[in-house]
Amino acid sequence: MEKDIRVLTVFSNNHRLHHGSELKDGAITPSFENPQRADTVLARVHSTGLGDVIAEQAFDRGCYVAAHSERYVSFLESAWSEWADTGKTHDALPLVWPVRDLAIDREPGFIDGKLGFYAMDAGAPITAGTWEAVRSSANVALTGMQRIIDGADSAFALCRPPGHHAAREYMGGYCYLNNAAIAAERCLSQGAKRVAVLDVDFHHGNGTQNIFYDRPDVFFASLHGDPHVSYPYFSGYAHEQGAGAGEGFNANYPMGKGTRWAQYQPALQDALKRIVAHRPQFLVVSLGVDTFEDDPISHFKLTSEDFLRMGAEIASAGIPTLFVMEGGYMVDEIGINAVNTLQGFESAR
Ligand code: Q9C
Ligand code: ZN
Repeated sequence: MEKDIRVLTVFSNNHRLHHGSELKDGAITPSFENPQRADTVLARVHSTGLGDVIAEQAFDRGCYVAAHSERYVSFLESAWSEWADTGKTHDALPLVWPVRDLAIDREPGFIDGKLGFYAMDAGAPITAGTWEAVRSSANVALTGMQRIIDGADSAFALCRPPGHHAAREYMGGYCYLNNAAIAAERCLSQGAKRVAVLDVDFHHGNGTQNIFYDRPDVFFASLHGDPHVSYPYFSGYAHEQGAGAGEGFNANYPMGKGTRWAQYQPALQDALKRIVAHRPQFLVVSLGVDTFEDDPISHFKLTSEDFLRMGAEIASAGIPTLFVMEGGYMVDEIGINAVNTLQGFESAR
C-alpha cells in the first residue's frame, strides 16, 4: 500500500511584494527570480496533496541578527526609503564595490555607497516591497524550524526571496537574509548543540559558508557548479574547509558543467556521511532545484526523477529536516522538482 505522504508547507503571500530587475549579460532585465516561482511551487504542493499549508508567524528582529550584522539588517530596513528620498522610483542596484585593496570597513554615508558596501553583485535589487517580502521569507523559515524543534520530523519552508547567497554582511544572487542560516541559528538559540546545513542549489551557498565558516557547531556542505566557471566564481572550492575553530566543518563539492545523477549521487552520499558523523540534532536543506537539466541559468543535468532520489538519499540520514526553498528558474518544472524531493524524502522515512 502507498504510504500517506504529509509534509507541512509554510508560505507567505508577502513574497509577491518583491519583484525586481537584475544586471545580466550587460543589461538591466526583469529578474529570473520572480513571484511566479513561488506560486508555481505552491500550486504543485496543492495539486499533489503534499500536506497542510500554513502562513508564517512573526519573529523578533533578533532572530535575523543572529546570522547577520546589526548594521546590515538596519541597512536592509531603510535602504528603499533612503533610495526613494533621492527622488528615484525604479529599483535600487549597486554600482561600485569595495574590492580587494579598496576594502575598508567603514559604512558610507550615502545610499549609493551603502548599496555597494552591502552587496556582492547587482543581482539583488532593493524595491519598495523588498524588506517586507524578505523578512516574511525569513519568518517562513523560522516558522518551519519551530515546528521541527517542537517535534515534527520535517517541514517545507517555501521561502521567496531565497537566502543562501546572503552572507553575514552582504546581499547578492537574489538573496538578502539567509533563511537557512537564520533557521539553523534558531535551533542553537533554542538549545541545540549541533546543526548541519546541506546546500543542493546549483550555486555555491557562499552566504551560508561565510556565516558559519569559523564555527564548529554548524557543519556546512554544499554541492554546486565548479566556481572556476560558475557563479558565484569567488567561493565554493574544495579547499575551503573552515577556519580556526571551524576548520573541518565546511565541505564543498564543486562539479563540472553537465553533471548528471551518476556523478551527483556519490558526492551527495559523501556529504551526508560527513553530516551524520557531525551528529546534528537538526538538518537544514537549502533546496535549490536549479540543478534541473532545463534550468535557464545553470549547467547540471538532473531530471525530475532524480529529485525523488535526492529526497530519499537525504531521508537516509535520519535527521529531523527543514527544507528551505532556494533557486530554480524553469517555471514549468520547479514545482514538480521541489515537491518530488519532499515526496522522495517522506516515502523513504
Ligand atoms: N550567467 C540562486 O539560485 N546570476 N541565485 C548568474 C550566470 C546570478 C542565483 C548568471 C544567479 C544567482 C538563489
Ligand atoms: Zn541557485
